[in-house]
Amino acid sequence: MGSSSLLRAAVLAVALLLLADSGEAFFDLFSIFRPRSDSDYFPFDGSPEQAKRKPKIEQEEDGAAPATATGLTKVPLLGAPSKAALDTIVLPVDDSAGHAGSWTIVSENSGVSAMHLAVMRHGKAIMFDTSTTGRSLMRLPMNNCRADPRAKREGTMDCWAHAVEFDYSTGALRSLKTATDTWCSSGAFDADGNLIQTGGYFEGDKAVRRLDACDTCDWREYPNSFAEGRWYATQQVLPDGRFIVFGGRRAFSYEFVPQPGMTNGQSIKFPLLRETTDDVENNLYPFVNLLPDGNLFVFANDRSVVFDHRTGKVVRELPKLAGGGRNHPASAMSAMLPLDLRNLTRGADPEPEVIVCGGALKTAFRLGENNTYQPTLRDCARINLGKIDAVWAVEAMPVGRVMGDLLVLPTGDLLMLNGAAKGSSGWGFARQPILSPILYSPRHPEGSRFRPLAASTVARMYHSTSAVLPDATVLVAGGNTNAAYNFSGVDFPTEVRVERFAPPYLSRELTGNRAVIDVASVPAGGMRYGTKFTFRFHTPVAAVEWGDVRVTMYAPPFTTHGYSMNQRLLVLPVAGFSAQGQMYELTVDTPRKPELAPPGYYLVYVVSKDVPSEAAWVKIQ
Ligand SMILES: [Cu+2]
Repeated sequence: MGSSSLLRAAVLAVALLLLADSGEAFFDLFSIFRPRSDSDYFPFDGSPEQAKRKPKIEQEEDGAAPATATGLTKVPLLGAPSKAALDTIVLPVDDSAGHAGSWTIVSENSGVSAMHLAVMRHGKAIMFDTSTTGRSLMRLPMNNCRADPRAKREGTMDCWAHAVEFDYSTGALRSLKTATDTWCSSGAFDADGNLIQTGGYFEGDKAVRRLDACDTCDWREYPNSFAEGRWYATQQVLPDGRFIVFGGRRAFSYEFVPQPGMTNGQSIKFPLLRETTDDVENNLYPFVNLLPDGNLFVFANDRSVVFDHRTGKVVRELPKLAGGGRNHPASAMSAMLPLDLRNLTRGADPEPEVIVCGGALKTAFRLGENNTYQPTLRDCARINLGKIDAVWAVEAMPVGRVMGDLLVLPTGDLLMLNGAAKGSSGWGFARQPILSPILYSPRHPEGSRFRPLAASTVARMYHSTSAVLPDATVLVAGGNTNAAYNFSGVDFPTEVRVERFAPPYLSRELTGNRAVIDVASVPAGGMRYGTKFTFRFHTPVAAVEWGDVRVTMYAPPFTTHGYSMNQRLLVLPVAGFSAQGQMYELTVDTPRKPELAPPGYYLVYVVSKDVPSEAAWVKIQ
């Protein structure tokens, strides 16, 4: 028996023990992760003596190098990769269309493994995991530790950071303090670009947290906000700036996020969630999209509906997407395709299309518990909700994928990355990490939409994340398929390296096309709905014409568990274009109404000859 199967046997044994004293059999087998021993937590009492003594003991245990002054602990040495770790999927690169993208490592150690990731308008990424995973590689300042409500001894402090602010340009870190457990939680940005973050585990499952966009800000938390626990829920911003939260483990309902300090009296039933719960769920983190008519598209497991949150009624059910499960732990990728506001008849809405790709067979999680890893789903299904008889149009991806991320790039193409070709979500339940991202071009004809790009060298499966950055590169982080930070004796050590992927559009030979927005020309008051918006840009070498230029605006999402909540891209009509040499003035029509683009900060890109500029942060209200 290898050390990894020993570990698995131990985890299973703990699971069975918990099952034995549990009333809710199958759910508890699944949610096996409770405090298992005191050593899951760092029993720090805050005294200076212990502060001096304790780190030494931990380093001896971990074989780690000494902590640095910043609170960052060095990454323990990794052993030689196991056979499973070497079994990766790298697709042949399709470079017929030119450069296939490139990878760089931004940081060898982000301190906290990025289970959740969001890019904020002050130029930093926020990464966090959970207090349940125990010690991270970064300490909180000694005078700012977190009281651990689950410790046996009252007053026990947890001094490990579970959240960081990450400077994606330099790799610099600032620890943030989360008082309640953010495990498998949800989030979205408010109209001012502040992160409103919801749910989690145990003392955090009814919490609403707020992190403002600033270099010194830290979390404010309101632990008793929801009527029901929201663990693995999805949060969606609404046109009026409020948020709706769907589901969560054993929560077959939705709620609106209450004002800070307020508590919801009760939640509102949402039967689709109960109806689509398998023995291993397969419907957590439902896919939710705000449609141009103000309704919500909600997808859970293999079913989907259009829901009017204003009346509380399901107005339409779409055909079932047969063939497997698509939500956690069957974890497919999903996004709404770009909303193209060009060439619409006056007052008309664009037709919203939603895509769901990959996922797992409904049996995958159960089999994963027995070290059997099923091939994942290869199908990529698209539905046009603008059609009365909407049906799923299914294509095959080059490789099946579970736990992938799906990002909408500034050009309107989509990027699939991270994830695995076998198994399902869950700790240790997947094999064959896919190192190749795939570019999906929704406007290309069927049969020519998938293009494998340059592969990473880093396996990122469960609890990995990615985000589009203002400079049109992609930040790729996280990955931890272990119940704690674990760097030895496991097939896939906890991943704390952070990478940046430059898609093909940033290749050197295209830089001459790349527009540079004149930031000073961008109206300081932002955009208003249904008006004109004018600013300037220049190109370094190549001249561009009206027809070469598109303007897109991207709502930065909150990403976790392979799903980017609130992600949306709009293509704006260019209403005016004039050139003075290679300096251009551009006027666009702004979105007509908040149903198209909820109030908030967007990344506005000029895409010239298919190369996106660096974005300007623009507020729409
Ligand atoms: Cu999780």
